[in-house]
Amino acid sequence: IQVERAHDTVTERKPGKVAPPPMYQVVLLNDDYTPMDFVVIVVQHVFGKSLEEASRIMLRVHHEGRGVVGVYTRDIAATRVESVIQLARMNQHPLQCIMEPVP
Ligand code: TYC
Repeated sequence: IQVERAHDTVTERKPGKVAPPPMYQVVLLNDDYTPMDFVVIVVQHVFGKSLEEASRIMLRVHHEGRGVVGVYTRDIAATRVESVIQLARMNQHPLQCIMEPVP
């Protein structure tokens, strides 16, 4: 059956097979006020990253302005974004987190 049409390309998928779910990347945004150690703790707790990986992600965001923390299905991505924002609010930090569809 025909399942997709973009740029004049028709994709066929066998009956019984299902499309993979759309994926979303969760992106952390830099700011001038949120403490680095707070960002590292949040990334460890919310995204299950090791101290080393969380530190790498935090430093990339700090230097590049933003960074992908993980790629998830829509509901998981949305829940993690809300967790980050709630933890930031609760601790009165301006840390911002967004989700974007993966192209
Ligand atoms: N730029 C912050 C500082 O210098 C640290 C920081 C890193 C803040 C990552 C937010 O998503 C962020 N304290």
